[in-house]
Amino acid sequence: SAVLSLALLAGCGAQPAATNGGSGAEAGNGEQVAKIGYIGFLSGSGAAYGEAQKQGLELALTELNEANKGKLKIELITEDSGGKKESAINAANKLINQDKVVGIIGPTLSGEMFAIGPVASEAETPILGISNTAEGINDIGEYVFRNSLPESVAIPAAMDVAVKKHGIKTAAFIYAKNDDFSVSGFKTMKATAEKMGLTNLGEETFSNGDVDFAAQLTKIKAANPDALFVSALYKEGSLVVKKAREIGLNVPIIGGNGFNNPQVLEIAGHAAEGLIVATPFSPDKKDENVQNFVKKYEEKYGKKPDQFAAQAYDGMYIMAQSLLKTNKGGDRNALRDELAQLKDFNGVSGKLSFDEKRNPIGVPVVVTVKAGKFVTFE
Ligand code: 1QQ
Repeated sequence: SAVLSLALLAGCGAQPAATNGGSGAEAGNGEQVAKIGYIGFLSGSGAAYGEAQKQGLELALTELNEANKGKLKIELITEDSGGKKESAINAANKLINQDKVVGIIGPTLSGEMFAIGPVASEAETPILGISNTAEGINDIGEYVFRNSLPESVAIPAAMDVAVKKHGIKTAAFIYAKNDDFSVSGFKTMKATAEKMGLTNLGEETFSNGDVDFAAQLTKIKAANPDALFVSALYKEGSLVVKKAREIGLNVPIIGGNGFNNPQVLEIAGHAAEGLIVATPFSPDKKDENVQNFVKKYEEKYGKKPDQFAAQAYDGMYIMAQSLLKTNKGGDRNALRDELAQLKDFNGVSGKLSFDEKRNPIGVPVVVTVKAGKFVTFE
């Protein structure tokens, strides 16, 4: 290991010192040009998350470049991580060192952010998570931001209304043990249940990529809980919900942020009925901003935006607003400092300020699936 550390040290020394500059520039006419990188889960089992994010980002980008003509032009460079930490690290290194972006949006998964947040911090490059909801994201460093509402805020909101409405007294849990987001969400669910005085009747796990959940769910059914709590990404989460109903586990199911994608309705089908989740965004919100966004998104993509699209759209607006304030397209530290000062940003996924740890302050709505659609839970 001494040899390894030496090799690592030598490797570090060989690299150019982290520059503070992205390659953003003045276009000559006073217009700032800024390159922003996006790292998304664009292929594989979570591709619908990445697709929604990419669409939200691109819609915002078109609007912003039109509105800011002559002042700011943003170039978006998109990288697919496939939801994998190693690919996310490669993408971050490319964006930082080769493309010289001024800031990064993404990556999609909390686990990926735990992997690349330190890389971005080391290079003094601001990084804005638009869907990272695990605990500890902002502890990575002061270049790390997120506009995604943490599960520690969203889950208790969903549990509170679900427990009251259904008179839940006992609970069982199932989650993906090899996914940082799912593990973090489970911990929040378990701690919240304890606080609420629910009896814990069992905890089961699986791995991302699994397709058979019969053994775990059969055990849970035998324990006869009043409710099932699922912390998972949409693919595995939906299959869990489907199997639960198949084996006759017909108790209320409360999920986490991973369920906020229409793929849940596709994969779980009728079994998704009654599923309860908290989200910072609903396309049904009677708010002019939101309805405008929904309309434009539908016109462009032929479907309603989900939470991932909304937070991506807001994320691009946040970057642009901060870049305009810095008036220096390529200065990473200037962008970082402007992001840190963000207050009362009025986005489609809600009003946004960052707390002292750069976490968003926001209020979730609780939704449920009724007749094949997510609707407000009442
Ligand atoms: C996280 C999440 C996932 C559901 C993003 C797709 O919230 O990884 O934090």
